[in-house]
Amino acid sequence: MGDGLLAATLTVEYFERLDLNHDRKLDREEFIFKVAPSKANLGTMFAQLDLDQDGSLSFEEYLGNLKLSPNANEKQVIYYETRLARLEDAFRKADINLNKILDELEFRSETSLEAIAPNLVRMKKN
Ligand SMILES: [Ca+2]
Ligand SMILES: [Ca+2]
Repeated sequence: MGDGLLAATLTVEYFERLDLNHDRKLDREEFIFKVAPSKANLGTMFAQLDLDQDGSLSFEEYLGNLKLSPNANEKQVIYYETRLARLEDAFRKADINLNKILDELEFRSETSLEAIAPNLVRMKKN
């Protein structure tokens, strides 16, 4: 039971909504942040992001695998920078006790989830 099973259930319409940078490919970053949180529970997602398993997320961990590849084109650079700015802002706001890390409670706050898993927040509101 991995990402493969989940991906297989995606419809074309869903895929297109998830394909944020419209390159017709769903990269792992988009997949993790858009699909997984609405299906899997947040505890699992938190654990996946918490690479050193210290029970909190550093900013680097919060970004997950959002990275700019050295040969990225202009569109990918814009996408990356937009995502980065968004997550940076969310991280700062979600870090209520200002210790530069997110514990699980902070991670589950709406501010944090809105940036990292907007689908989930929308679902909750409806
Ligand atoms: Ca950590
Ligand atoms: Ca904190």
